[in-house]
Amino acid sequence: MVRLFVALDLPSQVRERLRLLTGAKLPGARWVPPENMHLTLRFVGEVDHGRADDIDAALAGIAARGFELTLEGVGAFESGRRLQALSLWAGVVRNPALEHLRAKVESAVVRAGCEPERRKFSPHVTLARLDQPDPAKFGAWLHANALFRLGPVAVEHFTLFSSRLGRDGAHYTAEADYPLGQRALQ
Ligand code: 2AM
Repeated sequence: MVRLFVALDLPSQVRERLRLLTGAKLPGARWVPPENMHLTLRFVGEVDHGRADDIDAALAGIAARGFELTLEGVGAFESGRRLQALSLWAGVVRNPALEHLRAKVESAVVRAGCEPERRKFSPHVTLARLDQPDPAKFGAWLHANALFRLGPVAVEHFTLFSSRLGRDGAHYTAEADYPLGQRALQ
């Protein structure tokens, strides 16, 4: 079995800029290291190797154009089943090309035999997971980073990642990259 997700990996300069948002003294925060930062298009979960090959083949068949992405703002989701856990993230400016790619990824993954995703797509880059958040402190972090904006960033491929959960956190491996076509002229 392998645990998979489909994501946009982010160029190292972008991850370095995002790193500047991390590391604040927030009790209970586990900051995502820059090498792990990505924008999830579709979480797949545990599948066997046969299904993984089918997912890879379906993703390889996607025809979509490259596009530009701008990151903007920060926010917090209540996360997981554990009460009082939050994830902190950087947001994304509304982007029809990203939505289009995400829809194509969703139908490819479903064609490969996965259950459809029922949750609404809320594009974001997770920066931290936070247990027992102190409202004043994470409110101050949100406020301090409210004007964050980064981009536009060229998106020329998307990636199938595998994930292993180790004691020291998650390890992500890029299993395959899928190129996007030439960007439309603006
Ligand atoms: P997020 O951090 O972008 O919100 C790899 O684990 C990625 O898949 C994570 O970045 C996470 O998204 C997403 N993910 C992990 N577990 C998940 C789950 N059970 N359901 C949905 N998405 C999940």
